[in-house]
Amino acid sequence: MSMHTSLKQQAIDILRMNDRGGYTVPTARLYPYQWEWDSVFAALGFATFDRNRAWEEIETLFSGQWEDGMVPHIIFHKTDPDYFPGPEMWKSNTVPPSSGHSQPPVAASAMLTMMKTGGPEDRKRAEKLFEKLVAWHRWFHKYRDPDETGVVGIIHPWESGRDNCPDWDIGMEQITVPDDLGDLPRRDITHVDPSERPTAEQYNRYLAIVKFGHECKWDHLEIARNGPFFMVDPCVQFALMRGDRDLAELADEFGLPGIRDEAESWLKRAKEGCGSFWSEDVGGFVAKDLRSGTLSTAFTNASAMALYADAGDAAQQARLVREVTAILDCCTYGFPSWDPRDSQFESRRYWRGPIWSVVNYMIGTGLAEKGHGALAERLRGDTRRAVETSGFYEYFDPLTGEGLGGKLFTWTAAIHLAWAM
Ligand code: 9WN
Repeated sequence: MSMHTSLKQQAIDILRMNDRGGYTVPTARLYPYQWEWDSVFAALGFATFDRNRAWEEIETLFSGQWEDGMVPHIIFHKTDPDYFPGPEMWKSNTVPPSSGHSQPPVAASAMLTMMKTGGPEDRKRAEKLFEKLVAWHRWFHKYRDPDETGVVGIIHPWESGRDNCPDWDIGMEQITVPDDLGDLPRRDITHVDPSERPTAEQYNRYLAIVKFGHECKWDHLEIARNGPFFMVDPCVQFALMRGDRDLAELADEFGLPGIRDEAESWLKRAKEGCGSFWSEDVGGFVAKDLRSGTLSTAFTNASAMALYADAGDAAQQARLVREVTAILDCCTYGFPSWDPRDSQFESRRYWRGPIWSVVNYMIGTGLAEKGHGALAERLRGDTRRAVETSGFYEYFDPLTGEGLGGKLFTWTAAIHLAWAM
């Protein structure tokens, strides 16, 4: 793209270019389908210049909702050989075909933001989707927290959206790779540098979980109880808590007190549940293996989302803000997906170090709301500078700002427009 075009115009052009008609792909070739949280953030970007197209993105996403309420993490609108694992591996038996688990539930928050910044037409579109949104939140509480502990689990690292974070090594180690899995025809490493992607061993385990899922016909209670992987993800937990809070506000707006009360009771239980994945050693909320009870060992960008959900008491929040500050002080660009002071930090490998615009947006929003304006501004500035330094990449090296992974990336462009500009 020409250097003479402003970054704002480049971001708009990227959203238009990745538009496949009613939905956007995260980037051409590497991710040729509709992804759940990518689409929701894309909508926030579209909302800055095309409200109709913004709502269309979320409407198309909900067109792939399962009967039980789940919104799948990938919707395969048109089969494309550029991505593995495609619909033939998931065997979802749905129309359109989709993957078999979800991703961070960020739609309620985006819909509330779009309604607050919009007019009567935005309100109408939000109201029309509201029933589907409620069904999705109910699904999360019922199938991802079957024992009503206030804490939801994820059944696959991909459900967190933070695929190969060291957090998941704990649960992944316990997975037995089936003998009949064969050689996986990976496509991602034909599009980007393998050193910036998950390893072969990780992919075998990812696919072992998919196999378990389709063999039990995506029976989500069975998967939560007996599946190969079940862990707490601070990102999904905090996105859901924030989403429940925003869902309650939407319900109030639409004159539905019963649903508002339901969402508030989920939130109350969740606030109590958060104590179970607080780590005093780390000074933050961390991932937790629900099978063994083991807590993860380092502060991540998901830990830094606690304020976005208003999780924790005053002492915990003060402590975690100290960690956020200390970590930002060791980076040129925040917020890293793994603590750079820890030996497992890898500045270029995907969710084991690099920074991601969408997570920065949620962390920054939480920091600003809780009175940490200077930290929030620092993060917003870093998100913008990373793009100024390298362009609209999928993710960035926190030490150098080098752009990594896919190029001309939808959510990086969307967050630039909606927040970082
Ligand atoms: C698996 C699309 C998605 C993001 C995830 C990111 C990556 C997929 C992959 O790309 O995951 O879902 O194949 O690596 O980790 O957060 O939604 O951009």
